[in-house]
Amino acid sequence: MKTSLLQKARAQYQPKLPKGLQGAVKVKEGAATQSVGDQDEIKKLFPNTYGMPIIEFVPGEEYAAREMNVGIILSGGQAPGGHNVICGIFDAVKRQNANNKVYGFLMGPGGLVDHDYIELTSDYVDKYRNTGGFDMIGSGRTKLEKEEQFEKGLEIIRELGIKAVVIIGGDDSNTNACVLAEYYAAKNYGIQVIGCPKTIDGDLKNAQIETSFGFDTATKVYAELIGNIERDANSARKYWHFVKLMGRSASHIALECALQTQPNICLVSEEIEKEDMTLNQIVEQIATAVAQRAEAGNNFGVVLVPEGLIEFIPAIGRLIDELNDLLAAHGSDYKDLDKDAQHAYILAHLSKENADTFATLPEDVARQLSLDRDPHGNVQVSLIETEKLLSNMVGAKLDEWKKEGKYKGSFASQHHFFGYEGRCAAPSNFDADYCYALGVSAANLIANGKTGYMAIVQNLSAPAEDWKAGGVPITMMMNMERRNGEMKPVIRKALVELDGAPFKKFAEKRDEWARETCFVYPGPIQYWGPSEVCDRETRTLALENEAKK
Ligand code: FBP
Repeated sequence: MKTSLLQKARAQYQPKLPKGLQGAVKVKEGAATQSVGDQDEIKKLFPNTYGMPIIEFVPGEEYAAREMNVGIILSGGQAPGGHNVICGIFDAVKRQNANNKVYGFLMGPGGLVDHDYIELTSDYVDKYRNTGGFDMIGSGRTKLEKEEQFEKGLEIIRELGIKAVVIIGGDDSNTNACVLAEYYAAKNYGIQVIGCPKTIDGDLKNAQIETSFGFDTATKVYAELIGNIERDANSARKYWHFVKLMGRSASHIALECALQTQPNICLVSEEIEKEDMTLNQIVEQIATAVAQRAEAGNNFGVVLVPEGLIEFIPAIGRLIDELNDLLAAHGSDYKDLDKDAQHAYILAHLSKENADTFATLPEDVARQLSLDRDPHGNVQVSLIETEKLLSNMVGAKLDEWKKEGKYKGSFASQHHFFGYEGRCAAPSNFDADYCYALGVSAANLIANGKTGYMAIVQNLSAPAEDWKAGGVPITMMMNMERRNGEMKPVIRKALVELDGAPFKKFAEKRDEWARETCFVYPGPIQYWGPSEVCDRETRTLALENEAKK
């Protein structure tokens, strides 16, 4: 691997650790916990891992070195900082006992099932310190859910003398981590399973998890790019830029980028759902802002579109729910059909209301909704070109208004999709520190015999040494939800709260941003320099923590 100069310099960065993790630690236990919903069902499904207390690590006495070989899995989409979680685990596990071994299962959960792994050595790990990406061991989306998989995994776990497996993933992967922890506990196998909160989408958060790792860096990268586009828009004054931003369901990324860059429009899927808006109403709303700016001679602007939008438009959401059940229930009678026959099959099997909605969708959107789901049953929304769909519809609406004499401007659009550009960026200082601390916390949970916990680090708006590290039982975050046509225990996804501080701040400002040109150009992530520039958390986290005071 050839190393850039920045990477070489960055390799020297020593992540800042919270005081509670700097030396020997001891466990401070809180009260017993309950799941966020459906307590009776979750308790029944997780009898061995339900109700455990929240844990905080505080400075403690040195104890005898512990023997603990550890296996690590990276699961799902890449998120900046994943390598530092591994470095944190590696350093802490080796500090426990230099003979301890750390294994990386390759290409995601599939590596455990297929017995595909490498032993991580310090020479190897050192090359990845403070770097982005998941290429140290690769990632994948295999869903760990079947007993055969758990038993197959156990074979290699036993062979390598592994005491604990750490699964670094989003809500679905941590749900699976919890199921695996419960299974191994129920069987008395003596294998611990620990989760770690990863996803750029920012939707794995709750009262215990202030943010998932990667959100900070990814949104800073997207905000830099949006700022550059805004500056281009303001220089050329001839284009409306439609920017779709990743975030499979929740609009946290779009909202955070809006708070950082002050674009003219930012759609928030959760609001669209609550207001029961149709696609046509969304188009009219954007077209109205375009027309208003045109009156002031401003035939340019920037619109942010969250990736998950389409699923949140209520009529389309209802259609997707029925399609999910339909596709889950039907096998080769559907899969083996050609494209047109699949379209006809869907129309014939849907309820009248949903068939009508399906029939009105542009062909490529309808097609995308009819394709196979990802292994977790999700529509692959990153493949739907909502930014083009919206700008085409806005263009058509403006043409209509022009004919009616209601609009006199000119409208030309450009399209962008920012997602993959940010997921492997070199972690910001925040993510580098946060991830390293998560890794050290995970190692301490293992050393203290815990299973079914997710590593956490809190108080993230304070300087890193005042952060608080510990663990939260994963069952505490669970409730029952319908997936692939069945009710399943899952970690509740955190959507944008319309009464939360970040959305309120945006709502207070957006009319002005739509009318005027209030762009902010954040520039690139800085790794060296004043702390208020280099270590600053996201606006979302700052506003949420401020509101808690
Ligand atoms: P995770 O939820 O696994 O962290 O992935 C998030 C994400 O980046 C979404 O924003 C996006 O919709 C999806 O992954 C894309 O998936 P893929 O990498 O498989 O194309």
